[in-house]
Amino acid sequence: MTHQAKDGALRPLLVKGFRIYQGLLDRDAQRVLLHEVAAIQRKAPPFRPETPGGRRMSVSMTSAGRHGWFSDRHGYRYVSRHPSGVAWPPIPAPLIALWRRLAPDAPLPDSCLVNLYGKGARMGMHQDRDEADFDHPILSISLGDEALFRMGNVTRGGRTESIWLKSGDVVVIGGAARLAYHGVDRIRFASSSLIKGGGRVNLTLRVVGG
Ligand code: MD3
Ligand code: FE
Repeated sequence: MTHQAKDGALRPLLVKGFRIYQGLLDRDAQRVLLHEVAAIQRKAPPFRPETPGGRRMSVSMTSAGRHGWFSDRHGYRYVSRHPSGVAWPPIPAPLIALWRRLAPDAPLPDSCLVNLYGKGARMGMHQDRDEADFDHPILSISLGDEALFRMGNVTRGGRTESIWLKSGDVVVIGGAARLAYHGVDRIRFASSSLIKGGGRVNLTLRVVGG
């Protein structure tokens, strides 16, 4: 793993094909996004999806954009409406602007998944393969408490690498890394003062297609 200079917010750390822009978003930019997340939540309240195996995820979720991620006994998929029946709210403009900056060659995202981590929440190792086309990158933004993120390989098992994702970090996942197994082992609850009462928000922008 290589390390970046302190001044180089736009020089990404390269880990297994991921580009990690540490501290790309300053505190003001983080607060703007947190307000956008609050607005999304008012229209599309977060819920804890049930996995096909019948377990309730510890992470609460909601979405913005044409496609929102959903899961229940029938499987993982994208749906065009929140469980309440309302359409997902539009993807906030500052997120589209960030995508244009960091993924200028990709089509614009049509989905923004909002992951909300409370105390003890985690996300097991998985692949993201519910999208129509794995050629497009994924952009992830971390806000609030630090998270121990783990990445593995395109097949289950083998060597993994872990890194703490902090508030304001942005990760771009593309190329071979797009189908790598990854997860969040734990968060350091209340390690950040951005979110009152503690917690972590992760936003993932994707081109779902269809
Ligand atoms: C590596 N979210 O929503 S973001 C997810 O922090 C998800 O909430 C995590 O994994 C979170 O699916 C990790 C960084 C990330 C996002 C997508 C990836 C890493 C990825 C897709 C492929 C490989
Ligand atoms: Fe994922």
